[in-house]
Amino acid sequence: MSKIDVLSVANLPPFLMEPLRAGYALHERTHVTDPTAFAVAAPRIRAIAANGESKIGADLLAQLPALELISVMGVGYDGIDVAAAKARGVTVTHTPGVLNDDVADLAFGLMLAVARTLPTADRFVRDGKWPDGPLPLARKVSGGRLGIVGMGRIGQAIALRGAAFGMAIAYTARSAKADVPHRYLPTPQALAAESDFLVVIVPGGAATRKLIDASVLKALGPNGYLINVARGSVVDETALIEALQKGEIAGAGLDVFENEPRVPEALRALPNVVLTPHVGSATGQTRKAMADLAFANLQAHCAGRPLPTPVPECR
Ligand code: 8YV
Repeated sequence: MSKIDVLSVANLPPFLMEPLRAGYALHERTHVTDPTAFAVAAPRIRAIAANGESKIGADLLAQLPALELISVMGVGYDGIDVAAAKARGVTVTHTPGVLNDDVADLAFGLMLAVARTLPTADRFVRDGKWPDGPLPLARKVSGGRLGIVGMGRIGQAIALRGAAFGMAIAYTARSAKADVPHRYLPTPQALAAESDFLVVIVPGGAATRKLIDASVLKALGPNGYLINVARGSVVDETALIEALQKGEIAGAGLDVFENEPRVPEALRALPNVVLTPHVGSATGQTRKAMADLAFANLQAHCAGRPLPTPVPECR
C-alpha cells in the first residue's frame, strides 16, 4: 500500500520528523521551499503536520483538495483558520494537557526572574561587581497577589504553584468556573487593580486580541508586574512598552511577542523586563510528549480510530 501524503508546515523536532518520514510520504515545507514539487503533490496531501506558531489560512487549504486532518503540535492553534478547515471537512487536532506543567513553571520562572532581578544579579556576579557593593533590593514574590487572566488547564497549573508560594489568587475568564476555588473578577481591569503579578494565559486569536491594553496596565499600576506566557497578540505591545518606559508598571516577564521572532528594540532596551523566545513548552520531556500526541492524532485518523485530542470546535 502506498504511503499517505503529509505536508509539514513547520520546523518540527526530530522525534516527530523521524516517525513522519518513516510512516508517511512527507513533503517537508515544499509549499514554501519547492512550489513545483508542492503543486505536483498537493492533490494527494491528506494531512498537515503543524505547530503552535503555524499559520494555515483558507488560501493554503484551497490548494489541498484531499486534506482531511491538521495535526498541531501545540495547545494553541490560533494560527489555523478552523472555520475554513471545518467548512472543507478538515479536522484539527492539538496537544493539550502535556505542556501544562512546563508553561506554568515558566510563568513562575519569569515572575521570579523579573521580581528578584535574576538576570541583573547574574550579570553583577559575572562582571565582577560584587566586591564593590550590594545589588539594589528586589521585590518579594511569595505572599503576593497573583492575578491569572485565563483559568483553563494551564491557568489552573499556575494557580497551584501560586498556592504553594502562599499567594492570594484571583482570576478572570469569560465566566466564573464552578470547580475553581479562587476569587473571580469579571474583567482584566478589575483583576489587574488587585494584583501584584498579572499572568496572562488565555488562547490567542480575535477574541483576545489586545485584551491587555493601556487601561489594564494602568490598573496594574507602578508596583505591578505583567507576565505573558500566552500569545503576543493578547497584549498591546506598544502600550506595554510605554507603560514600562514611564514606570506605569514595575516590570514584565515575556515569553511571547506580537511579531515573533522580532522583538522591538524599545522592549529589548528596557532594564525592567525579562525576555524569553517562546519557550513555554520547550523542554525535551514535554516536546517529546507533544510530538507523541501529535503523531498519535495522525495515526488514529489514518487508521479510522477516534482522535485522541481534536480541538473543541471539531469535537
Ligand atoms: C510551541 C505553543 O510554540 O503549544 C503552544 O501553543 O505555543 C508551544 O508549545 C510550539 O507549538 C511547539 O511545537
